[in-house]
Amino acid sequence: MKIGRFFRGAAAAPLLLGLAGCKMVVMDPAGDIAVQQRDLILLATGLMLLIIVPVIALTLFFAWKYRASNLKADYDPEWHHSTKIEMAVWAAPLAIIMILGTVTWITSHTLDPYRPLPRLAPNRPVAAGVKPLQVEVVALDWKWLFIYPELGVATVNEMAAPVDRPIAFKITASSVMNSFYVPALAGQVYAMPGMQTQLHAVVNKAGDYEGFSANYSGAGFSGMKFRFKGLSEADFQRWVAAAKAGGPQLTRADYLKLEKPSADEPVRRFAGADPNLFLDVVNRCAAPGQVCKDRMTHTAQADAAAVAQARNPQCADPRAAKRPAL
Ligand SMILES: [Cu+2]
Repeated sequence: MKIGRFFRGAAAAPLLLGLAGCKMVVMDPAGDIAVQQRDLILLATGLMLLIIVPVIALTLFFAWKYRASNLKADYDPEWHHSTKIEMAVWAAPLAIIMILGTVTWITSHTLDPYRPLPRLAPNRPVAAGVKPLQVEVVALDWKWLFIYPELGVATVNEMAAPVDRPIAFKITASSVMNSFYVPALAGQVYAMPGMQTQLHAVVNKAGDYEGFSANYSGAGFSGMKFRFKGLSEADFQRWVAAAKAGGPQLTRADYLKLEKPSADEPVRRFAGADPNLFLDVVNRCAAPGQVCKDRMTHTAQADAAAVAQARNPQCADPRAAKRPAL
């Protein structure tokens, strides 16, 4: 019986060895936000182990010390209280919860994905006047679209950013919920249709990192991956130039084709995108004839106005002049 168990354990060992090949990217991040998140994981795990390790050790120790065959151990069935033990079992968790609570409160604010970055790394504040790189992210079925509105670049399943420049992501989805996740850069942020989420992050080390959806979204999900390239400023300029040379502008018609479900898409590059595209995807009106969500309000009166506006898109809306006719 014992030998059988030993062999079962031995059979499981190669499975653990297989894990040794995994790159623990969350523990070895390349950006300041992900580094702080890693430190938070380590701190929380360490604080937890302060309880877990002594409890497991003492459980084994007591089972061994007070075993039936040990006649030298005290036998005291009337024992019921020890102020010392009470102090220890209440004070230790209380101290841990106070430390964890304080750290959680502080990092909930400092690591808020919606908060513009105050620093690039410890002791390296963002210089005054540095504007974050704007990137609009659309999770499609089943690929990622990245639009750089200031640079006139759009890409599919690949994005790049210069090292040590804050990045401001605006994130949405075309049909179902996904989650934008570059583990080397920062924690995941949901990509939801009809909504816009945000992420502020920075990459500190040049490299080629993995990005994917961290929220299952259907048949093509496993191929919904992209490369995130951290590049030097010069390499980034070259990447931008190459992307611009890579193809024509992403028009509304191109987007509607791209939006259709497809799996394992190759990298594609465009010389920019329709400037209203992201806003219209968020407002669920990228396709002709759809009424933009932000033009509707919750009152019946405004609904009526929205219908009127859909019939005549040029009327009343101050943005109508900027918007291409639906
Ligand atoms: Cu949840």
